[in-house]
Amino acid sequence: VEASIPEPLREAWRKHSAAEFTSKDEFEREFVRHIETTLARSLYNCDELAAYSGTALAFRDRLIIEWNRTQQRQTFTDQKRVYYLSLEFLMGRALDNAMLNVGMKDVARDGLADLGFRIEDAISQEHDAALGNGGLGRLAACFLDSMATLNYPAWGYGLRYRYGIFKQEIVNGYQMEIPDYWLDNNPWEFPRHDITVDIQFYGHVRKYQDEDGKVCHSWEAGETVQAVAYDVPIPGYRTKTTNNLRLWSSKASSGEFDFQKFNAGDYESAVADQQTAETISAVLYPNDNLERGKELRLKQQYFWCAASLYDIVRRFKKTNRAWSEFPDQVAIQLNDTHPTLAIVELQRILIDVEGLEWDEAWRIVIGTFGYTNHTVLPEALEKWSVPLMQNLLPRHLQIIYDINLFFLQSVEKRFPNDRDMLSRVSIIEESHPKMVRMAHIAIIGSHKVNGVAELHSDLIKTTIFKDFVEIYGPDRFTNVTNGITPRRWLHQANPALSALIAEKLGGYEFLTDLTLLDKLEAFVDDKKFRQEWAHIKANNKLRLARLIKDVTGYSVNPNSLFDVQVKRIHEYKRQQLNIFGVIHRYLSLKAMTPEERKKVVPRVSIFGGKAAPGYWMAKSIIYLINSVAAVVNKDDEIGDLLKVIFIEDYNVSKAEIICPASDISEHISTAGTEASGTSNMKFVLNGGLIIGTCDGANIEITREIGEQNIFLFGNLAEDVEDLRHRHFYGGFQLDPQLKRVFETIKEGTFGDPSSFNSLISSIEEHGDYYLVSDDFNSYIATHEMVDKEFQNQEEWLAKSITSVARMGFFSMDRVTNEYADSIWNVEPLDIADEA
Ligand code: GPU
Repeated sequence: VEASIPEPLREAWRKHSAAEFTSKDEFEREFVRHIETTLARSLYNCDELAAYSGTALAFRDRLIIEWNRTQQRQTFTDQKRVYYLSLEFLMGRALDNAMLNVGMKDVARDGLADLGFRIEDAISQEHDAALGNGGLGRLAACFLDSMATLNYPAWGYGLRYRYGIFKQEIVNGYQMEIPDYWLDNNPWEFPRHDITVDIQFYGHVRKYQDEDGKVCHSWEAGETVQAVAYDVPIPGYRTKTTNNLRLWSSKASSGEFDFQKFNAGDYESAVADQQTAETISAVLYPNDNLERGKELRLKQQYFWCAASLYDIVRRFKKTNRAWSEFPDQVAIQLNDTHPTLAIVELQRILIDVEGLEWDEAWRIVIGTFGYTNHTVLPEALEKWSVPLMQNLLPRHLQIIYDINLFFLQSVEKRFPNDRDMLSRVSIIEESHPKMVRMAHIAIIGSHKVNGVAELHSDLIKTTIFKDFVEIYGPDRFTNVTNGITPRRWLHQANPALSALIAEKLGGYEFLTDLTLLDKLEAFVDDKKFRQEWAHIKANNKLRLARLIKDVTGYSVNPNSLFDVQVKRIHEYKRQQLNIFGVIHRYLSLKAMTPEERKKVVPRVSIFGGKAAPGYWMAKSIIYLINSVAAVVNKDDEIGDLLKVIFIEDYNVSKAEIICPASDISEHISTAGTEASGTSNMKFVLNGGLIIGTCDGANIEITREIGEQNIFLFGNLAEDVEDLRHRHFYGGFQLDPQLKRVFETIKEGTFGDPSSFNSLISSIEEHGDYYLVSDDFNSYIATHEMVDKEFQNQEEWLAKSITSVARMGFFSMDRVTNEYADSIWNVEPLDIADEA
C-alpha cells in the first residue's frame, strides 16, 4: 500500500504531519492554540473548564497520532487481533490517565502553572465517562488499559449511550436519579461519520433455492437503523501502542427519514421515526446483576453485536484469506452473555451471506469466541422470551433452534435416554412462554468459558453449568481471577504512595510488573519508611475528609478509623449487615460510661453506591444508612466516636479518592454470591486492610497476603444451602444482638419504622436468604478485633505494607496475559519495533 504513493507526495506529508509537543514550551503553544482557535476563547475568558479542554485537546492530538500509527502498523503486520465485546465500559476520566501514560504530566503541570492554572483544578473539570454500572464495566476498562500497555492488537466494542449511569442525588435521605448527559464537549471521541452499518430488525425469513438447488435463507427485514462509529483512543502506559474503543451510536438510516412525509408537511411523524431509531443507544440500563428482559435491551444487544461483527468481518475480508483462517485472525471475547447474539450473527453471516456449509461455519464460530461468566445469581442469567425473539430477530431464532437441535442430538448420542439432561441443557426452556437461555448458547458456541475467581469458577462447574462439564469435559472451562490496572488504581489514584514505592524500588517498573512489589517486604521494619507510609495514608484521609465535607457537609475527624463500603447497593453485597452493625456499635457506645468511652477507637463508617432505580430493597438500605447518619452524627454524647457518612454519586473519580483513604474496607457478600469483586483489590493495593467473607477473590487475596493480614468472618459457601434450608424447616432463630438492633429501629429511633419494614421482615419472616442473622455475631466480633488491632499502629502498618508487597498477582496485566495465552492465542506487537 505504502509503495503505491509517490515519494514526493509522501515527503510533503511527512514534512507537515502534526508535530508532537515534547517540551513545556510546545505544550503551552498547543494549549493556547486550542484555546484561541478550537474553543474560540482567549486569555480573558479562559476558565478552568476551558483549561481542561485545552489540555485535553493538546493530549488528544498526541494520542491520535499514535493511534494512527498503531492502526497502520497492526494492519500491515496482519496478525491476530482481540475484540472485547462489552455493553459496559466504565472508563472514568481520561485526561489524567492520558498524561501519565504518555509521561508528560509534569510538563503539563508546569505549562499550566505558567498560564495561571493548577493542574488538579483542570483535571477535576472532566466529566466521568460512566458507561457502566459497576465491576463488570470497570473490568472492561481495566482490560483496555492493560491490553494497550502490553501491546496487544485489541479493540473494544460497545455502545455510545447518550445517557450513562444516572447521577445519584440524596434528597431527604432518599436516592434520586438525575440523567447523566455526558456527551457535550467530550474531546475524547472521534465521530466516524463514514463508518456506518445498516442494522435490520423484525421482518420475515424467505426460503429459496440457489442455482445448485441448495436451500437458502434470506432475512427480509422490516426496519433498518444505522450504526455510526465513534472511536475513543486508548493509550497504553509508556508505549507507542494506542488501541481503539469503538462505540456505536444509532440513528435513522438515510432512507428512513421520510422526505415524503416531510414534504407533505408531516414533520412530526418524520421526526418521530428519527427519534425511535435514536432510542437504541439512548440509555444504559442501570441494573447490576439483574436482567429484566425488555425488548429495547435486546435491540441494543443485537444492534451492537451486528455492527461490531460487520466491522470485524469487513476487516478480515480485506486480507483475502480463506474463511477457515478466521479464528487465526480474530478472537472475540464475550463480557458476560450480553453479546451472545454475536455467536448467532456470525453463524448467520457465514451460512446465509457467505454461503458456507453449516458445520464448517460452526467450527469457525467456536474457534473464534470465548465467554466470561460474571455471576451465579439466577436473576442475572439472561433469558429472552421466544415470541419476543421471533418477532425481532426471526432468522436468528431459526439458527438458534438449529444450533440447539445439533447440540441435543450430540448429547443424546453420548447420554442416551437421559431426557432430564436434555431438558436441562437445552437452549430452550420449556416454560410459558418458552425462553432462550443465553448462557447455553454462549457455552455451546465458545471454545473457552471462564469464571472470574477460583471459587466462582468452581461454583459454575459444579452448579449452574455442571451438565456442560460432563458433556464437554473440564477443558472447556477455566478460571482467570480478575485483576485491576495499577496505573489508575495506584499511580494515578495514589501518586504519593506510588512515588514512595518507586523511591524504594529504584524506579516505576512495578507499574508494568506488579510482582516487583514483593521487594517492599524488605523495608517493613524500616522506621522511616513506615512513618512515610503512615504519613501518606494520613494525607489521603485528609483528602477524603475534604470530599466528605464538600458533599455531605459533615466534618469527620481524620484520625478516626475510616471504615469504607463502596459498591453497588445490593442485598447480596450486604450493606444492610454493615449498617445493622453500625447501629449495634451506636447502642454499645450509648450504654458505656464516659470512662469506657475514652478507650474507644473513633470510627467513621463511610458508604457509597447506587441502587438500581427499580430496586426497592436497595433503596431502603440507602434510606436506613442516611436515617442512622442523621441521628448518630448529631448525638453530642457520641461526638467523634462514631460518624456515619453516605457519599452520594459514587463513581470512578470518587473511587480514586476513596480507595487510598481507607483503613479498613468491607467486602462482606454472602459466601458464594460475589463472583470476584475487584474493589477489594483496589483497597489492599492502596494499603488498606479489609474485612471480608470467604467469597470471590477475597479467598485468593487471603492466600497471597496471609491470613494474619485480613479480617475474615462468616459462614462458608459450602454451608449456605444447608443454612437456607434450615431457616425454613428447622425454625428460624434471630441472632440476639441483631434482635436488639431491630427493636431499636422499630421503636422509631431512626424515624418512621414503617420505612424499614421490608428490610427487617426479609430477615425475620422471609427466610433471611442472605444469611445476615447467621453471620451477624461473627461480624460484630471481628469488628471488635479490628478496633483492638488498630490501636497497635505499628502492627497495623506492618500488615498494610506486607499486604501491598504481596498484591502483585492482582495486576490486570497478569489477567490479560492469561487470557491471551489460554483463550485468545494472540501475541503482542510492539509498535516501537518499527522504524
Ligand atoms: N458484575 Br453479571 C457486575 O458488576 N455486573 C453484572 O451485571 C454482573 C457481574 C460483577 C460481579 O458482581 C463482580 O463480582 C465481579 O468482580 C465483576 O463483575 C467483574 O468480573
